Amino acid sequence: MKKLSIGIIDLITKAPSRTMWGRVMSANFASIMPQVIATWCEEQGHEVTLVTYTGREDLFKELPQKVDVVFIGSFTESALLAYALSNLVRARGAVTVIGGPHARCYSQDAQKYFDYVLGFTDKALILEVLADCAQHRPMGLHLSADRHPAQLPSVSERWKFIEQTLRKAPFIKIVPLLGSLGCPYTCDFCIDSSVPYQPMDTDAMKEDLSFLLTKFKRPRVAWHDPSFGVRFDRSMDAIEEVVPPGRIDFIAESTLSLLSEKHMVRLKRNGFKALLPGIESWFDLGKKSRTGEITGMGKVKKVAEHINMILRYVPYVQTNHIVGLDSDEGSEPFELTKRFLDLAPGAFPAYSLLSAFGQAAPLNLKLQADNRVLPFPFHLLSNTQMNVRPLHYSWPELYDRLIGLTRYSFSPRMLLRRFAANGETIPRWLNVVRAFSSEGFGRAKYFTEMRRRLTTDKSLRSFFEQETNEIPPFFVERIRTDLGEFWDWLPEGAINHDPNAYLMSQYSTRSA
Ligand code: B12
Ligand code: SF4
Repeated sequence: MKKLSIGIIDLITKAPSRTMWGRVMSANFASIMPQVIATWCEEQGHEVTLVTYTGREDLFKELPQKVDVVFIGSFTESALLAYALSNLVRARGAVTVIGGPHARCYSQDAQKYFDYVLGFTDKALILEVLADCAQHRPMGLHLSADRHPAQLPSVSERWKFIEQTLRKAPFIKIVPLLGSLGCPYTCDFCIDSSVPYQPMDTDAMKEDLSFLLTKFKRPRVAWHDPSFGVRFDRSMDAIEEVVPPGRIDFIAESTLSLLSEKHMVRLKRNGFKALLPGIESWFDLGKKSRTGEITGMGKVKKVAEHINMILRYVPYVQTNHIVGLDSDEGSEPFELTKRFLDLAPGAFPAYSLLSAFGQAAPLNLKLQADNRVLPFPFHLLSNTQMNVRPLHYSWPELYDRLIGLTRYSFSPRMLLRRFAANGETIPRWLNVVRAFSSEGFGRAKYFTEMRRRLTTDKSLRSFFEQETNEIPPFFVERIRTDLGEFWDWLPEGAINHDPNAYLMSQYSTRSA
């Protein structure tokens, strides 16, 4: 096979950016798959350039001028940048491939701008793409493996790519690992609700951890598993076999149901420093938080007690909450979250507005059938923009309550209580920095601006009320400013998409 020049771009951020937070932390949010694909391609003898885009790099310069294939890993919020880049490198003669969360969620839309759109991706699929390596236009090929790969190249095999990424993180350097893929739980709003749980090989895990101990004095590892610790003893046994107590600091996203006190003792002993459990809702998903049928204030008290127990064992806890679920109504869910913060002041609350990312989750089919999904441009679609018409709130009411909750969460009183409740220096200051960043005050400011516009900006209000699909000029301007020079490469029509494409694809599959 001809030796190819291959570019791989990991879009960690959605536009050029020079924030201090980004400078210090962005590279730590790199994805695993672009490094994996880079390794697979190099193994085949191809020439590979991996660019981890943190917003500071000059993408026009970093990719070789003559490149045969460009793979882009993208979230939905960075999809417009991905589309612009695809357009740019296609103009230079390259074939383009998109993978990652956006490709899984909005494959139909991505096919308009890429030659290949990949779902689940394993080595065989990458080799298939490289063997074909042809233009597929105007509609790209949508290809997917049957499932996630059973194994990935080891950390030592991908070290070259990990190292070049971590060089961009000046102080804190975090290596991403995977102990499992998929999830055994079935939360119907989640991308993993229908992906079978698949633990990775523990020998490979041990090899990776041992290797990292040779590279750093005290490595920091973030588990990218959707829900870490489902096979708890198996994972802990593997860590204990190769990592002397406290030699590696771990961060993991997990569910409350897995974080019993017995498990916390072991997690502490093994160096777990930050946990991100999902609480999601006070009225739903009791199984996940181990609160069963208990809802409302009963659940708040039980979860707060549980979080306080966890905080006795790990210094940093972020609790994940979803705002705008159909089970929520009136002021109660918001007031309950405030009571929760009063009872568990040490936790950092992260709020995600209910977002239906295309075909990510089974719930999205129902939302699309009910005509409740709005065509917000992808650039605005992270978890801070709800693209689902709320069932029990008007938009102004939802924003009013959200602003109240955000202000409460980052009020001087709450910041002081959180500071006092955290025992260690790094967690204390991390919480302060996060409160002052786009996550705390930044969000309160954004939500306040949106609320003001809901009253004063007719085009924006009509869009929210689904009276028109025309993107409000306020949003268009924001995207143009954010994308900067990439705006000129954005293909025509790319800021619009069909919010019901998933539903439509079901009809066409059935009638085919
Ligand atoms: C770990 C994780 C993170 C980590 C690491 C992110 C990263 N860069 O990978 C952190 C905490 C940093 C993070 C942050 C965010 N996240 Co996140 N995250 C996850 C989580 C839990 C697991 C993702 C994962 O690594 N899975 C393991 C990999 C191997 O599987 P996979 O992603 O499905 O990838 C497969 C294919 O897509 C493909 N593939 C993946 N990448 C690539 C790249 C190429 C080039 C190719 C060809 C193929 C390919 O191969 C894989 C194997 O089959 C998912 C939820 C979930 N359960 O999937 C959310 C998820 C991906 N995150 C989500 C979001 C919204 C965010 C944020 C925007 C949230 C926010 N507001 O801040 C930020 C964005 C950060 C960024 N731009 O990097 C959404 C994405 C939805 C979407 N369509 O965009 C998800 C799906 C959760 C959700 N809300 O439903 N996240
Ligand atoms: S929300 Fe968490 S627990 Fe529920 S299916 Fe998704 S990954 Fe699993």
